Amino acid sequence: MLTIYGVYRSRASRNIWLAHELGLPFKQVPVIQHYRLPDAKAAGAPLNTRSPEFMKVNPNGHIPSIDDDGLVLHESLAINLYLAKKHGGPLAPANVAEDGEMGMWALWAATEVETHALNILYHRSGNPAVSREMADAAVEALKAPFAVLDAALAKTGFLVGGRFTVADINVAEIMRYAQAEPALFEAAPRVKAWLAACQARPAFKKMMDARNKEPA
Ligand SMILES: N[C@@H](CCC(=O)N[C@@H](CS)C(=O)NCC(=O)O)C(=O)O
Repeated sequence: MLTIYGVYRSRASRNIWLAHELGLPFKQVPVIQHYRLPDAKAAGAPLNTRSPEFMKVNPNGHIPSIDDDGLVLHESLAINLYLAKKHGGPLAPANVAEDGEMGMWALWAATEVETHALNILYHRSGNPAVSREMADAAVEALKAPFAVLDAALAKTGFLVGGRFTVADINVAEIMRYAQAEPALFEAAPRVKAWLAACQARPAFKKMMDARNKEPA
């Protein structure tokens, strides 16, 4: 049995989307970010990223983690690559070359895009830790990666193997944070169309519907 630790309003969304794509049954344990609680350490506080029970699962104190029949893994993008490979089918790499490309795209999104995209999202949603200057710098920094992604999508409209794969899920969930800055997408029409197609998938919608029902 697969257990996914993490609320929907977290990077666990990536793993839940993939689980829906694969038709995998799973148990979700709604561990919440400690900073979203007034006192994460208070007696009776909901299970959170600093709860001793969860720190035993993930000593990093971050969500998501999974427990897949006793195999405990952290890091949302690595979890998705593992689950896709384990269950096979069109979402998984068909050969070692595709495996390399899927790893490349996951690391690309995490290192070239994610921090900047989150800075845009945090600023637009009023988080005082990210100033307007930081958000403007993030928009500037994302122009080049958006152009790279737009060019990569030119051939088939997908990232790897000319079909929708786990690489698209991993990158799409990171690009989603940048949707708070529509101008980036207007300048990269293939990225805009690809993200719309990814987000039109029933498995994404199922995840998003449940996410939207969670308290903000
Ligand atoms: N690189 C990690 C990042 C995990 C991460 O930072 N998760 C956030 C939520 S999306 C978190 O747990 N924050 C709460 C905390 O740090 O206590 C991954 O992709 O899984």
